[in-house]
Amino acid sequence: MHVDLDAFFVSVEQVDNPELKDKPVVVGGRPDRRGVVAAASYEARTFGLHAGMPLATASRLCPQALFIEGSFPKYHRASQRFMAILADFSPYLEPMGLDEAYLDVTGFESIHGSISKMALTIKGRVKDELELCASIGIASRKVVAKVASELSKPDGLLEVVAGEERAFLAPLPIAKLPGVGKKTERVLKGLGINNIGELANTPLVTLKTRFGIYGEMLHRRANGIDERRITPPAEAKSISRETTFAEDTRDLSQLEATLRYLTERVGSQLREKGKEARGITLKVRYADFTTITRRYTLNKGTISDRVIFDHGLTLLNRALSLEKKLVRLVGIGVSSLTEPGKQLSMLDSSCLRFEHLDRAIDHIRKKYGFSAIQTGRTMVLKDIFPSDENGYTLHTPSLSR
Ligand code: TTP
Ligand code: MG
Repeated sequence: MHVDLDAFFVSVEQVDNPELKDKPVVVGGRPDRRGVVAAASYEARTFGLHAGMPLATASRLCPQALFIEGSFPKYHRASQRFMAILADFSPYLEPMGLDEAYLDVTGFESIHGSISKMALTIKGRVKDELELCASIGIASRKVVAKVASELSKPDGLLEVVAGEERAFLAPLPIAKLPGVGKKTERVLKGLGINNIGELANTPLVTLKTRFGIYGEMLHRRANGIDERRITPPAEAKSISRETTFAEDTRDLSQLEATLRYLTERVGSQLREKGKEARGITLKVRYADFTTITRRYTLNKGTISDRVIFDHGLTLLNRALSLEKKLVRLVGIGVSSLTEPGKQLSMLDSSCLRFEHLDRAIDHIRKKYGFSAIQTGRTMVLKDIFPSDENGYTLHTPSLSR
């Protein structure tokens, strides 16, 4: 199965605010801000709006659309609940993003009668528990299942029975084949190839000459051949958060406060995972889009916001002293994640106090929302970002997480 939620960010907003239902809604930011559409409701799509479109263009095409900043933590939570539902149906779950996953249900379907009955049960649970709509494609191969779920939207369910894969794909326009982007589409059309069937029937050598090994992949996929298995993800190797500012800045208090806030987000996830980190990475993108990352390696692992932030800030100050350009984006990450080491000598007792403090704050935030408790260093953000109980709403929610 390939399961994908319909208009995900928008639908989550509509659950919170039913007045947004059945209306053209865009998540991504205000139309006068820079940025692009992250998600558009199906009503908005009838005006030509789509993900990736500049907000200004979207508001020109559909002035009556309702524009929402969005809140990544909210989508993250909805995503976790969505994945938890899917995991009840099979352990062979491969999330492909927040709102999308492959599920290998081979052998589990008999419990439900058939795979399509199982899919209906999944759709029902997503509807009942999350008030969201999941579209599901069922097929023997990943690529076919993905095309089927996409084609079935919105609120769809489409099963392609084994043996019918090629015939199912053949009449569809080539742009529907995963991996065919705008550029490939143009080149294929230049060769007179307009639908997937024509692509499937194109001699392999032609595609190999034009696209190299990618041509071979295209040919296989167009023929419904896909050897990829469904593989549950390995443990994450790093955790990071970043955000773009509404306006490029050199304001140190804003940069510091943002770095501190992003650090707290990173730190809480690190502690939730029960890992320690030895690598701390700062990312800065300047106004001209040049991007740097600077890494510091600790002697021993940490779970402390204070340690991550202090090193991040040192890296930031050093970067800013070497480069005078305005800053567009700042981010912080931890890597080299390890299992917690042995605690601890007397010397470490002050570290221990900070770790207890972090855990106490995590606990409060888990119960009452991220904004329930705020550190002094992030207070200046109150004048810069709007906030709700989930934390600050940064300007680029899809990047900010
Ligand atoms: P998608 O599943 O691609 O889109 P969607 O769920 O909004 O709509 P559909 O019904 O067609 O599945 O992406 C899931 C979410 O990821 C989407 O709601 C917002 C986010 N996203 C971005 O932030 N930027 C992007 O460019 C895209 C494509 C998605
Ligand atoms: Mg989706």
